[in-house]
Amino acid sequence: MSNHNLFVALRDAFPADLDRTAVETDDGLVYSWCDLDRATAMVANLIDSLDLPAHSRIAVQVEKSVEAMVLYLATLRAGHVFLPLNTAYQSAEIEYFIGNAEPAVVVCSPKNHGWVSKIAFTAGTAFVFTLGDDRTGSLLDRAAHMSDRHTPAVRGSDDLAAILYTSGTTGRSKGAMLTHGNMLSNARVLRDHWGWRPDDVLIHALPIFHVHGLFVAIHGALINGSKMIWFSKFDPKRAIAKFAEATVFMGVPTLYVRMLAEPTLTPAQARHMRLFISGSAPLLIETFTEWQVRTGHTILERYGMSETVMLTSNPCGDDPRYPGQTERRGGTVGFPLPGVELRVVGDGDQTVAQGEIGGIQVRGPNVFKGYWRMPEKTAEEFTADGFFKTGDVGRVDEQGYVVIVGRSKDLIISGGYNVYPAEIEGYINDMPGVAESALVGVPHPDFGEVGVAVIIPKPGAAVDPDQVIGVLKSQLANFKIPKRCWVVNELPRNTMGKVQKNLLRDQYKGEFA
Ligand code: MLC
Ligand code: AMP
Repeated sequence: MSNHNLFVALRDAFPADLDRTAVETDDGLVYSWCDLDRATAMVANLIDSLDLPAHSRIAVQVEKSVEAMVLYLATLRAGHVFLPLNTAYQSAEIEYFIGNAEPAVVVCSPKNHGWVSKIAFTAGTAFVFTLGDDRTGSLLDRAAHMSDRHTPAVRGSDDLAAILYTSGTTGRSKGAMLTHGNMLSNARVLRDHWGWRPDDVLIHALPIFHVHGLFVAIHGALINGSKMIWFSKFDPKRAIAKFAEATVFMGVPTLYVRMLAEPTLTPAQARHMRLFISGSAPLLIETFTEWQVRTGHTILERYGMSETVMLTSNPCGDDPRYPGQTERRGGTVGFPLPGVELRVVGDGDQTVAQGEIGGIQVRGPNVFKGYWRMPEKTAEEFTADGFFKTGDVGRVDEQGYVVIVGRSKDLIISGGYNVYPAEIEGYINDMPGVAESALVGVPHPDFGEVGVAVIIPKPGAAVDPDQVIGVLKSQLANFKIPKRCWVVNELPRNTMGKVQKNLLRDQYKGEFA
């Protein structure tokens, strides 16, 4: 029986000369392909030594480091399920994820060990390790005693490789279950579609707890045996300086906006680069055009989500399915990737005519298996013929380019992070003196979109907006905090009594202009 473990495919793509550099960090560390192989073996052997039940979840909330990537790869290698958590999440958020996923192992930053281990052990987690961003912590201490040889666990393509928490339309976060097959098929498609070459060098500047930085970027480099220049935190000046040594950059639009503000961004500085890729949030046409002028390169915009990895991409070269259509078109997310079926539907799931707007549905080997322990929710999000309802609204233009025009899900995407209004409104509504609240997304020059809160106080009560923000900061991840807050007497409503968020968005859209 062949082994469909994603790690095996990634490892097979390592270059023959394992002494070559695989990763170089912004603070001067160099890791060879041999280092990655040995380190993942040692951590996988440590995981094996714990005698975990098959398909155990390993939940990880640590700062970005090459060792954190090693832990991800080792989890695959050992055949367990990786559960990455945003480092901004605070205790109530972590408590929910750990309670819901019931991980057998939790790995956290040394500084958070006290509170995270308390949550984990209370939820029944058997092992808690620490991993610092400076190669400290109990995980590596323990792994140092392990063998650097390891035979990867045998996994089928339908076996789980990762769970990514995401909220859909309503309610608590749901764990999107991605399989080895989902991720490997997508990595292979992107390898071919984006014309990766073994001599490509990727600037890795994104966080590694979401699809973009963890899967698209890391798998992209590894499955091509390509080197990564690794930034623990994005810094526009330093990223631009590295263009001279790199060929591929991936970023959310905010990263491009911030680099455009740097005078060092010039065509000469970007001459060595081959490909700039943007995704996770809409790229404004102004950013797309300005980038062309400032660097001579056309950004390739693509579209995806946690449940599906990548779905569409602008062209990178000739695509036999779209002969002669090599234009990367701003304001579009390109064509469905090979193997991805995409349709736009109106009410009643009827496909609309080409060019008309409707809900985007997708089907393909990249589409996830379902939401963790939520069979009803999973069933609701799929059609009878197996298409996944993305919650994005768009159209396919006459040449076949997909254009995203909005979302039917109530979601704000701020600097590439998702903020679910219902969650934040819930916290605000629980505060004393608050009768009701609405969070809406408004345009923002840096983050693209940010959340602002509009609050109605209870009769006779006084609500202080600064205090609301202060309380939220103590409860929620920082990127979820509304950038501004207003206390008003009433919210606009339709005849059914439902708050008309479109009117609020309109009212406050100029706040950060
Ligand atoms: C930081 N802040 C944000 C924010 N990031 N506010 C709103 N939205 C964000 N995204 C706020 C903090 O709360 C803080 O506020 C202040 O900015 C400084 O925090 P920081 O951590 O120092 O910020 P910075 O390092 O500048 O981070 C900005 C960023 C980061 C753009 C580099 O947000 C980022 O890395 N975004 C990428 C997200 C990503 O990878 N998404 C991929 C999802 S996958 P205060 O008030 O406390 O000072 C996906 C699927 C797909 O969507 O298709 O790819
Ligand atoms: P996530 O749940 O973090 O995976 O976010 C996925 C969502 O990000 C998608 O459903 C889209 O709404 C949005 N998204 C991703 N890429 C793009 C893009 N290029 N343009 C517009 N929206 C995007």
